[in-house]
Amino acid sequence: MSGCSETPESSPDQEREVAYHQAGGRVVAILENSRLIQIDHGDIDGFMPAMTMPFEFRADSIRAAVSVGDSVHFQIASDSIDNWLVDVTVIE
Ligand SMILES: [Cu+2]
Repeated sequence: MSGCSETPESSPDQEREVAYHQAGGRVVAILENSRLIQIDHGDIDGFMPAMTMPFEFRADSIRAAVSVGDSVHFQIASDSIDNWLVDVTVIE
């Protein structure tokens, strides 16, 4: 088909490569309306130092898994624009 490229440009979504990071921390607050879970987290190797910050959750199952005060192990997905929780496990 003329006009079609042999190697189509990928959409912006496809260009956003996702990386995953493991971390541990404690749930400080759950901001239901903004779908954020605030976590006091430890060092995340190669990603960020220890701090308290909100993480977006996209899956309702993540919200359902945690309560304020829980110690958690969690996984963050990040791309060039955003980061968000993809898995949270309550410890103890
Ligand atoms: Cu942080």
